[in-house]
Amino acid sequence: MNDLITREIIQFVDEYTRSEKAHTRWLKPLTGFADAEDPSFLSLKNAVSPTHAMPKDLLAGARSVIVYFLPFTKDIALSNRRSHYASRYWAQAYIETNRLIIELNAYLVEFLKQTGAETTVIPPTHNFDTQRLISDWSHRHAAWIAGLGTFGIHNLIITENGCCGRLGSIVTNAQCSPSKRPDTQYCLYKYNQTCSACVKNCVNGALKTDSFDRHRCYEMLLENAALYSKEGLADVCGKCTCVVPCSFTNPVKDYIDKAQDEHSLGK
Ligand code: B12
Ligand code: SF4
Ligand code: SF4
Repeated sequence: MNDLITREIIQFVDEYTRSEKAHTRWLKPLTGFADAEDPSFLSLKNAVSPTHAMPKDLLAGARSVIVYFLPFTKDIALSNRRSHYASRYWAQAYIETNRLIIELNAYLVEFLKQTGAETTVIPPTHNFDTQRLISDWSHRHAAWIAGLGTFGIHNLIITENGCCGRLGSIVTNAQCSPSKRPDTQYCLYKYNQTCSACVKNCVNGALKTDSFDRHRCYEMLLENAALYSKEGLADVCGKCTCVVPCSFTNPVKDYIDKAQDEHSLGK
């Protein structure tokens, strides 16, 4: 079942990316699977909020949570590198990826229905309390439980293919095998404190190495939303995710590989 679903997601995104439906282009998606009964979901009542939903609150008889990461192509990150404000391309990629997630989820519901499974979808974003800035379903935490990656100090999930992209998750009663969670950190600061590029990139003083002010961050997102209001709702910024060591790879793996190469060359 895992391979079948992974293949469908890759194929859907590949066809979408080659169609005329969007200007945005995406790299090959990554997919992770979690057992709906994984006790880590219960820990989110503490880590996120007491009102955080359990998979069974979203679908009675839920067996699995499927989480996918849709990485942006590098040109989107590069376009958002300079300037205090988000680039138009970044804003457009946000709007178009949210649309892609909604369409992909609808496709997966139909696909899983053909195998006899029921599935509940969750919106890509805007399902959060605008005062507390916390959602009752965190895709990032679901991604961590489903083994897709680990949290960087910028709070984003870093996958084997980086953090520069968007996440989606769905809950189903199809039986999938849970993915293994990484046993190392993917964030260089958490690994050995050799990076804090995301903190340096933060344009509104929201991100520090030891804290995150989500209200300051949202303030910046709303400035960009006003700037791009003609495009749709683009409450974006993303300077902390663009052109940093973890944008497109797991930088800890790169660091270890480089150190091993240098060691074997006797440097
Ligand atoms: C509310 C929200 C916001 C708020 C608050 C941000 C925040 N940090 O929560 C605002 C509006 C400010 C915001 C900003 C952004 N967001 Co936002 N946002 C969301 C939303 C809707 C819910 C997030 C939520 O409730 N978090 C819960 C809070 C409590 O978690 P937290 O603050 O991140 O803190 C946790 C982590 O630090 C974590 N943690 C750290 N280390 C470890 C280690 C372990 C083991 C564990 C378990 C946890 C953990 O523990 C903390 C508490 O649990 C999600 C979509 C969704 N429904 O999931 C998108 C989402 C998180 N946003 C996303 C993005 C990309 C952004 C922006 C870059 C904007 C943009 N697109 O240009 C910025 C980045 C800000 C940042 N550095 O975090 C993506 C993240 C993709 C990724 N790779 O992780 C998401 C998943 C949307 C999506 N569908 O892809 N966002
Ligand atoms: S930019 Fe560096 S410090 Fe920030 S999350 Fe990525 S690896 Fe960690
Ligand atoms: S999205 Fe912008 S304001 Fe928010 S933490 Fe990242 S760089 Fe800072």
